[in-house]
Amino acid sequence: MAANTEPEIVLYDLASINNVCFSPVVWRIRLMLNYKNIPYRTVFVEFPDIEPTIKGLGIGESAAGSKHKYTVPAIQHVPTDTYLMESASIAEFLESTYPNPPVPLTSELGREIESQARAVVGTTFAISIIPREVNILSPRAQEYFRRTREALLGHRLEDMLDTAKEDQSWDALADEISAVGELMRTNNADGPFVLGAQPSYTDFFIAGSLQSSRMVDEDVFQRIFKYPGFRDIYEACVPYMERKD
Ligand SMILES: N[C@@H](CCC(=O)N[C@@H](CS)C(=O)NCC(=O)O)C(=O)O
Repeated sequence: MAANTEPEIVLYDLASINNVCFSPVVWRIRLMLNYKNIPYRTVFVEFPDIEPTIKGLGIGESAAGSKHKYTVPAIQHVPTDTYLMESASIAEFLESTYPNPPVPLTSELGREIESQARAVVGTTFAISIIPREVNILSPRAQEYFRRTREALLGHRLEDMLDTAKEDQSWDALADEISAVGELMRTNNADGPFVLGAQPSYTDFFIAGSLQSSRMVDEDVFQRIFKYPGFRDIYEACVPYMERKD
């Protein structure tokens, strides 16, 4: 599709001082948009503006028990004036509205990889990212992020920055990360993606998380990128991550 095609999707994304996508969850959706070549435009929203902006679109709040009532990604599908929040619902909508090329949303192997990746690297990844993420936010967003995250964590963001401890945590996970990476290579005789030659949503989950870390801090990205499996998927998704805004 030509670059000047009228956008069919408006993507509400998380703002940073760099004006590029850095949210792992938004990256999953952006990867789908880029891979499917769907014409879209981006509206970057600062952290403190997410709730009023998404509420203002007439979107209902998240299910009870969710961490935040209103979140990005959210989208407007312009042709039908449909508004949606929650990455899983958005992915389903995009897959049914734009089925070609297909992006399988789930698979047994994909579910296993997502759950193992979350269990193995989730916490350590968050500890490395959260205290650095604040550095790429505007002063208003920094204030919001610090206030809400420090209330949740019960301590200052800076308390998480202990490089020696961080190195130790990552080193201790090396074997487990390698094993998840190997699982990602199950179908590597057919291609670099989880299911082989074509990407699935699990690939976008993995590549989006790595890309998000890269937008925050190159060293944190390298801590995972070095593992085969993670690296294969990230590299195979690079063409769909060229557009970042
Ligand atoms: N369950 C949501 C999670 C999305 C999410 O947590 N987004 C973050 C940005 S990465 C957000 O909007 N946070 C709102 C806030 O911190 O107030 C989804 O999958 O869409």
